[in-house]
Amino acid sequence: MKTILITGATSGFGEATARLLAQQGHRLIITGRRSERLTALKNELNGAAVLEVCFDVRDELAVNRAISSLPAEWKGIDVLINNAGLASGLARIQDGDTSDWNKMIDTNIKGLLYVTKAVLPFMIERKEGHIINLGSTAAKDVYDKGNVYCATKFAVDALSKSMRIDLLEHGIKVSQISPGAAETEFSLVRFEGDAQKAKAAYQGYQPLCADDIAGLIAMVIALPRNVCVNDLVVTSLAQANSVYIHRQ
Ligand code: NDP
Ligand code: 8X3
Repeated sequence: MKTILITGATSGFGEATARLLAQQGHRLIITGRRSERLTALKNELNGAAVLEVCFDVRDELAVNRAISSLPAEWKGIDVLINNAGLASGLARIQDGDTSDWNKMIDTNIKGLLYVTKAVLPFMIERKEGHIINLGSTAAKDVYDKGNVYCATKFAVDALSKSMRIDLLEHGIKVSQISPGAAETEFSLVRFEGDAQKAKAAYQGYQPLCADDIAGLIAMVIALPRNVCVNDLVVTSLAQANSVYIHRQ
């Protein structure tokens, strides 16, 4: 039984992972900005040990306050799942909206860094821990109009590799899961709630789903202490890489 903090547990991969890990008997700290969803998930997981903590990963002060004020019995975090993230917009660089760029950079890169920095002292002190970062196939090859989103995931890729070096001497594992297209709220967020555009992203093929990624995260967590998955690149059967998707 491990204590596991999940960022972005209100939807998609984070929510599905919380459900699976709770079933497996782990203690969970579920986080996100939408407190009503956190409470609903905690209620649904009734019986499991769940602590809900609401904060925006972009707000460094809020992140530090939330982590430092965790009750003592919740500070022994064994696994941090850096999952919170988003794409905002899909446009060529010359047409891009700088507020979309800021949102993606602040969430996917800076937010991940803030949470990691806040949690690491607990892991370093215990000389044990596991950080799992959500990368993407968008960090392996860029795709048309993906520019800044891809750049943030390339940054996550670089940070995952760097953290693994930095934390070797502290006995802390760093893994990255790099999924291809998965149907969650990801595209709905990218297209600002336009359900038709979001649906079109997954038309003509069967994409990954949140439970597929939850299963892989649970598998990576369950490996023996001496085994560290560095990077798991995973796509649906219909997808070869971030560019090629076979649609019927
Ligand atoms: P969802 O939109 O379904 O979930 C995103 C989660 O991130 C939500 O719980 C949301 O919570 C949280 N989040 C977003 N911004 C913030 C913020 N500022 N502070 C705190 N939490 C935040 O998307 P997915 O589950 O698909 O995405 C999860 C991760 O996986 C992301 O990092 C994404 O880039 C990555 N990914 C997704 C793929 C896909 O095709 N779906 C493929 C590859 C990687 P709330 O809004 O309540 O704050
Ligand atoms: C998100 C998946 O489809 O934008 O990382 O490459 S996609």
